[in-house]
Amino acid sequence: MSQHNIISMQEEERLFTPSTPKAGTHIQSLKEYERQYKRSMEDNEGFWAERTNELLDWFSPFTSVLEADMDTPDIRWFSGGTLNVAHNCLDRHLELGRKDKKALIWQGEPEGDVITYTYQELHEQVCKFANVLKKYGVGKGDRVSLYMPMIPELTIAMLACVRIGAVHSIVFAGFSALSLQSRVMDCQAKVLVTADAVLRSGRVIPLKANADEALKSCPSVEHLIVVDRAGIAEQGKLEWQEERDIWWHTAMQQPDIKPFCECEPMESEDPLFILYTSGSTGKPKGVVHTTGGYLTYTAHTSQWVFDIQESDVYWCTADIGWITGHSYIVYGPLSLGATTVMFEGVPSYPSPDRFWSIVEKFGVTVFYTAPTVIRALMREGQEWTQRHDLSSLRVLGSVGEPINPEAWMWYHEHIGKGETPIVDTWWQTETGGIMIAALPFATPLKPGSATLPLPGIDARIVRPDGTDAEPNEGGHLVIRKPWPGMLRGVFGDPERYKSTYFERFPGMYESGDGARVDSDGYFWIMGRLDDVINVSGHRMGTAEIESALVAHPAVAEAAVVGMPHPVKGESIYAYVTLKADEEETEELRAQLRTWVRKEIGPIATPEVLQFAEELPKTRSGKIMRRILRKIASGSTGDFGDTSTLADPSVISELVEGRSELTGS
Ligand code: 6R9
Repeated sequence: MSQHNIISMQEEERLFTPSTPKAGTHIQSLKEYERQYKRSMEDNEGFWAERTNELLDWFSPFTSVLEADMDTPDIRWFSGGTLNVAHNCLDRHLELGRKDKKALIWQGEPEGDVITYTYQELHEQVCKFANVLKKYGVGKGDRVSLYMPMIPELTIAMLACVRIGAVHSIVFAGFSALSLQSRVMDCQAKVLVTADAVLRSGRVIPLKANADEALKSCPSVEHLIVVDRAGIAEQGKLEWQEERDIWWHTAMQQPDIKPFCECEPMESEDPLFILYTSGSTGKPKGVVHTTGGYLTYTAHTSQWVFDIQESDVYWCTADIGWITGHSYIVYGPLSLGATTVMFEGVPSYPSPDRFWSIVEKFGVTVFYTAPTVIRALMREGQEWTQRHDLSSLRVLGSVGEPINPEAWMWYHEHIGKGETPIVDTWWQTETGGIMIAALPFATPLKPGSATLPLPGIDARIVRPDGTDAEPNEGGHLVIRKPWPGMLRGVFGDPERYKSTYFERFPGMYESGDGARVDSDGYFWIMGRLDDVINVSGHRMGTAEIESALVAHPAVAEAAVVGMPHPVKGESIYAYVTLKADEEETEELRAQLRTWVRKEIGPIATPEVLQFAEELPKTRSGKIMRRILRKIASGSTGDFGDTSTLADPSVISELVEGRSELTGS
């Protein structure tokens, strides 16, 4: 890859031209990208029909490509067609000569814990677990919640659900019992699958105990299936409810559990999974994805953005509890018949070269991670990267938040050795797959820019009134044409689906992100425009944390904002007003932080919790978050227009309080 300096909009910007593609590279040049893009805009339906037919195996062909009304909204892709996701991710590969190919390489947290599944072996496990689910009453359309660590049984359970037409809803294992409970209750799951415990940084953290707690008020759940990950039952550390709880391994060994199970033919628009994500208001939304469109889209983007080839060893470091893991550990790579790596541990344990040692160990060729990881490992210094042979890498990816140019350059130089292309991928839980990203051997790269929309994606920047923004003018990032991977609903709440995404800009999908497009057409994502905080690439709704805080008996009022953080991108800053008879003590501060941890989960713990006599409010009683954000980031002046504040003296008190608290 060679570096040029070009002058664009009076700014000097680095531009990295792509290295020469090899034979077999899917998109070989910028010209080819442009041709595909143009075609996809002019003949959108033709483009997607061709892509899905190239990528997937349909049991019966679809009769219409797209029926869409972006206002209602009512979006249907590939109507009339039937297919099954597990068939596409497993069965058909057995016929295509991939029976003995590695499908899944699992690296546990202990170095010696490695399990490799060939396509044949994974198929067998999935069939068996599908039969277990059936035995316990799960059928087409039923919901199954999965609250599991990063162990192979999670992938197996997902594929088993989709094999029989059940809808999975994965809850990240770092969430609390209460968070799990609200999600299980919302989707009315029939079965919950969990593990005894999670191994993390050398510790054993109980997990089933949380599931037990959650199930105290989830009447829909008939059975709890438990994987024995840590052996804590043998130490007498596990409660067990005979009539409800089932060991995974016992269930799988029963003689009536056969290693084959027919795939349920699913309509293209049948729901595939529900995944909860935070929004700016209220409780998390159950984003619904459907079968034909989602799989088309994850297969398509995996193939073009990561240029997946038959020989690749592909590793996405996300947790499957988030959308990135769904789309780019499981469904995308497996639908293409690739080898996907799944890692149970963390980047820093037992030492900060864990990721690089895994790259070397398995000869990883495509590596997909998050800026927060890069920043954390960058701080550890180069000695850790130099210990390992990283020469197998040929494509690097980034996701979750904007990657700052400094982290980009480090990734490029120390991991990519100045050669390997970096694809910075912008997308969301709701979009199902990658929307804006470079194609690794086609798109010239600018550090910090997600570059160009993928073929098929009509991304625009609009002003608050919906008109197109000029180049370099910041605005709302919207998508104007439907795409197969888009969400099809918010579970149980059609009104929220419409009002959150389709109301403000008629005929368009509103992402909630701000961005600008430069004069070369490159997208620069600026972050959320709503009250969502991005902590280490994970979305946290301020409203959720605030309601957790006010649920504490000592708290009168709370306001939560994001503040810049060198590694996490953003961290959580909470302002708390106590009830009249409560005292502002260090114990209470610690108690409140623990409280939030328990209510939502460790990722929601406020980094800073400041007690405040009063919050800055307008005369009509609205909290002025803009001011709270400025104070949290260390500003001591220039608060803009404060004329609508009921009591402007609140600001100086808060500034003082912050400096006492943080010593800066
Ligand atoms: C895939 C995922 C979505 C939000 C999104 C945006 C931010 C994700 C980004 C990025 C800049 C990137 N985001 N990727 N911002 N550049 N490459 O992360 O989904 O958890 O739903 O978060 O993350 O703000 O709106 P999700």
